[in-house]
Amino acid sequence: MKLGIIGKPQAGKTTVFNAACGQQENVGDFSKAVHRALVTVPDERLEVLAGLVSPKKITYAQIEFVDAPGFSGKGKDARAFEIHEDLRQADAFLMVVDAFSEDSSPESDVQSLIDEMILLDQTLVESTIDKRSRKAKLTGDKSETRKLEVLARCLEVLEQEKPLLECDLAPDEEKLLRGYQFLSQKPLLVVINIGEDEIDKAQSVYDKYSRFVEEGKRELAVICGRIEMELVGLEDEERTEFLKDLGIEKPAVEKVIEKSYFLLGLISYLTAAEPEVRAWTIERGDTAQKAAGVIHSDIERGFIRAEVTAYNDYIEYKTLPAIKAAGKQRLEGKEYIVADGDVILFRFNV
Ligand SMILES: Nc1nc2c(ncn2[C@@H]2O[C@H](COP(=O)(O)OP(=O)(O)OP(=O)(O)O)[C@@H](O)[C@H]2O)c(=O)[nH]1
Ligand SMILES: [Mg+2]
Repeated sequence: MKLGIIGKPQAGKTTVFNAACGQQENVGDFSKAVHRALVTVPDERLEVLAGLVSPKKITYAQIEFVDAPGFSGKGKDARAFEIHEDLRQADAFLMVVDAFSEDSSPESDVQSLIDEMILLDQTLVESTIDKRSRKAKLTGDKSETRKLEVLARCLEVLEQEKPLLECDLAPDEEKLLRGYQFLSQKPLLVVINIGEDEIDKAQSVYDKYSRFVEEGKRELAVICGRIEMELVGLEDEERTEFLKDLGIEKPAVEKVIEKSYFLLGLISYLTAAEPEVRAWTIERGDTAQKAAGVIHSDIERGFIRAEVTAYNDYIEYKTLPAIKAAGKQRLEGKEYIVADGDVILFRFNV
């Protein structure tokens, strides 16, 4: 999964990037540099499983964060502004909003960034419709008609100054548009970046902006980027202690990852074989066969069955013979819908 960090200039994007990724990039220098980092998704279930099967290694799921120059934050006044290609490839955006400086205005910042995304998408949709309809006329290609229809619906939504997230697209329609990487179609995690002296008011700040939240479309997190960034050098335990003293119940990185998983409807299933205990990220609702493809396309193609044990059963019965004796290992077929924390062994044939 790839998360793109966007926001107005000097909103604290790089600060939040440092906090979430444990990095030490310069902040406040207007450098427009691109930063990337891979972050391990914390999952203590893997450590517990490793205690049972003594693997050679544990492999956690990873998320890529990209902090790249993106938006002017001038909303509808933004003209011909190009955003970094890396941001277009993101699965979701993490929108950092300044709520720490004296003259900050989080509400209108969020709105102007969304407006800017809408504007950029509108320009792209218009030119695409233009090009494609001319081509369709010339070649008489009917397969273009469907795409043009969907694009026309998108344009309607954008012209009403609404993001494409609001355009109720069927999965196959979404697929038709995937290649365009429209910005306002991406799920959004709004990160309200509060000042050090506001930490004890985090909950009321959250409540104040909670209307941004819309399931599967937008989530909200309130963090203090600067404090969290200053704590990245500390050992885990020390950091947790420090955060607790400050009244922060969870480090920013965990909040951000948790909310992005929720936003994107992602879950993890686990494998616990001899050499490696590992977490694999899939979408909620994925079938066993599709989930197998995350490991290798051969396993998806040659899928025979999945041997599935719920995580809680696995740690209760501890060994495969005991799990089987208790009847806790299920044999599931292609269409089985994988649950979060399923411990799975795939049988396949290529
Ligand atoms: N007081 C306070 N200052 C912050 C906080 N987060 C960021 N800042 C300050 O805001 C300034 C900008 O921070 P950056 O992280 O560089 O912001 P940015 O969005 O990456 O900026 P550009 O990449 O130049 O657009 C720096 O001087 C930070 O120290 C915060 O939580 N509290
Ligand atoms: Mg920056």
